[in-house]
Amino acid sequence: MPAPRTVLLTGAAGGLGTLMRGLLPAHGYTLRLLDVRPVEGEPDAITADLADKDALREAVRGVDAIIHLAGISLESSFDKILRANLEGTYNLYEAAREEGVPRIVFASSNHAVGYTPRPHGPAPHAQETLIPIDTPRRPDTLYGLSKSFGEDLAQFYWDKFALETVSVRIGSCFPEPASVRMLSVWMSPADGARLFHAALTAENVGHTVVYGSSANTRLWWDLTSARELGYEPQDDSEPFAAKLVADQGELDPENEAHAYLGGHFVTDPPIWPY
Ligand code: NAI
Ligand code: 15L
Repeated sequence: MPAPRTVLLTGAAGGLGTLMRGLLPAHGYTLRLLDVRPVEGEPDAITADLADKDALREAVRGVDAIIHLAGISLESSFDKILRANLEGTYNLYEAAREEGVPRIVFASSNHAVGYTPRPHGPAPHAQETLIPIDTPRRPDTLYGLSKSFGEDLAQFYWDKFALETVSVRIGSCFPEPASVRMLSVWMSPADGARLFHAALTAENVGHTVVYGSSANTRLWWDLTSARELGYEPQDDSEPFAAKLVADQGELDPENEAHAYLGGHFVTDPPIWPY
């Protein structure tokens, strides 16, 4: 596949979309932006709902690839998740198939496997104790279940229609980690852009699933499949550790919200900082 240049970024008004709008152009991309709400400072952005099939078809026409971030990004009612994350993602894949877009980078989430027990003991954790990419999916929320659906949808579109996807099980992508748990799953925005770039340019990805994080000292999962795309993370959350641990204490294995990969998403409702 020739290197993609024009990329549709859905969810461009959101937190991650805003970070990626700032960082991806330096990797050589021209971005076409889409969100259900206006994108501040971007008068050419497409304002459209993932429910609007005609608007999606027009939005994807002529792009080389799509980074799909739009949707409900936290736990919510099933009705809202059904419309935005299940039907909306299906509508986008259909539009991409109809218009011949060859690749989608799908923003999956660690919450597709959120009920996976985390590694215990002192960091760094031994390679054989890291959570593998093929660990059984164990969603911790309806939100996580919708990401599990998205990964299955991506596999189906690869097997049936040869539309490629890299599903990125993003950890926590914020300028700084906000909790002790995030020290293990944090992805710096700059590493996020590096990973999306690798996902857009690697050859023959079929449907590849990767974890999305920096090279954190306290890493809980195996980044091998991401590195095989050519991703080389540059950042580590450890410089933020002393302050976060002083404020919040180390994770307590007896606390349910500290025992699983998904952190506070296993409690109802999820409590910030996750
Ligand atoms: P966000 O909630 O800040 O942004 C989501 C954007 O999608 C919003 O601007 C919203 O208006 C738009 N959107 C929602 N429903 C839509 C619809 N029906 N049609 C069109 N646009 C719609 O979320 P954030 O943090 O930017 O995350 C982006 C994506 O990455 C989400 O899919 C989220 O699940 C995923 N993700 C993010 C992580 C993070 O650390 N930020 C971690 C794991 C996954
Ligand atoms: C997610 O999937 C959420 O979209 C994001 O807001 C973060 O909370 C992240 O997971 C996390 O696990 O910290």
